[in-house]
Amino acid sequence: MTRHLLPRSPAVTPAELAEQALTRARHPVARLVSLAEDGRSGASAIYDEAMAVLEADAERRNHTARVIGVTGSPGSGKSSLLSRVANAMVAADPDLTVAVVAVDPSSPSSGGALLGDRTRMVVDTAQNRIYFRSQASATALGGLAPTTFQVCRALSLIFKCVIVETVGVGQSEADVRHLADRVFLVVAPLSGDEIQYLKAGIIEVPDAFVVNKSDEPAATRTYHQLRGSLWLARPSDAHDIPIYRTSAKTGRGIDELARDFLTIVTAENATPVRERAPHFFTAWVRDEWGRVGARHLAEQLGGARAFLATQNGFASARRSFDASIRAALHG
Ligand SMILES: Nc1nc2c(ncn2[C@@H]2O[C@H](COP(=O)(O)OP(=O)(O)OP(=O)(O)O)[C@@H](O)[C@H]2O)c(=O)[nH]1
Ligand SMILES: [Mg+2]
Repeated sequence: MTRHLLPRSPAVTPAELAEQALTRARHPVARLVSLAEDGRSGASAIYDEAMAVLEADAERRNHTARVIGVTGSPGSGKSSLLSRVANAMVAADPDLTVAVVAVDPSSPSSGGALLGDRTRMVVDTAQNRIYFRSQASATALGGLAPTTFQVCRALSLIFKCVIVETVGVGQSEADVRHLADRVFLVVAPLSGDEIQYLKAGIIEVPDAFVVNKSDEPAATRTYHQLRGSLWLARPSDAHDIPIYRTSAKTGRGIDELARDFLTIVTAENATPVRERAPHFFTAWVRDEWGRVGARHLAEQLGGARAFLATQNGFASARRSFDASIRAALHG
C-alpha cells in the first residue's frame, strides 16, 4: 500500500548502486536498505548483485564492522541516547562511520520504508558519517525480522559500526544476541523493581546495562536495584558487568559510553556479519514455512549453515529454498 509513495529510483545498475552506497550518501544507502527489506524476487536479485559488489569491495579494503545491540523498554531513551553517542563517537574518531537501525515494534510492517525519515536523531549530513534508519518489526513481540539481519549485513559492508536498537519486550533480546558483538540494555528510572528484572529473564542477556535519564532523581535507586538484581541473577559475573549512568538530556555519561563503544569497534577478531546468517535464515524459514519448513531445512538440506554455503547470497538462498520445498511438497 505504501509502495507507490516511495521516491522513484533512477535507473542505476546494481554495481552503480553499490558504488554510490559506498560514499554513504543518504539516498543510495536508503535504497539499498529498502531492497534488503523487500521480499519480492526482483528486488532480491538486485540486492544480491549489489551485495556481491559490496562484499568484494569490503574484502579489498579489509573492511570489518562491529554490530552493537541496544535494547530496552519503550521510551527509555534509546534513540536519544544513541543520537548523542553516535555523534560523540564520530567526533572522537575521525575515521569512524556509524549506522543505527532502530526496530520499531509499534509500526505496521508496511510502513517500514517510510519510517526512514522519522527520526529524533541529529544527523551529520555533511560527511555522511552517521546514518539512521527506522525499521518496522515484523512481530508483535518486537522480535527482529529476518530482514533486520539483511539490513545489518548491507550496512556492515559500508559502515564501521552498526548499532541495532530494539525494544526489549521479549524475543528481541534473544534475537539481538545472535546479531550483535555486544548487547547493552537501557533502563529508565522507575522502570520496575528487582523482582521484575529477574522475572523477565532479560537480565541474563546483556553484556552491559545503561541507566538512562540519570537527570531524574529516581535514577540512583534504579541503579542500586539493578546492581542488586545482578548480584542475585548473575553471581559469577556480576562483578564484571558495567552499569553506565547516562542522561541524553544533560549529556552525563555520554562520553564514557561512546568511548566504550569505540573500544568494541576497534577490538580485534570481529565475527563477520555474514557468519551470523544461519540463525536468521532459519528464522526466515520458520516465518515463511513454519515447522514443515524447519524440518525440510534440517533434514533435506543439511541445516541452514550447510545450505547457505551452497548458495550465492541470502536472497537467492530464499528462492532456492522456496523451489526446493515446493518440489518436495508437490512433486
Ligand atoms: N529526562 C530525560 N528524558 C529523556 C532522556 N533520554 C530520552 N528522554 C526522553 O524520553 C522520551 C523517549 O525517548 P526516545 O529516545 O524516543 O526513547 P526510545 O527508547 O528510543 O523509545 P522507543 O524507540 O519508542 O522505544 C523522549 O521524550 C525523550 O526526550 C534523558 O536522559 N533524560
Ligand atoms: Mg527509539
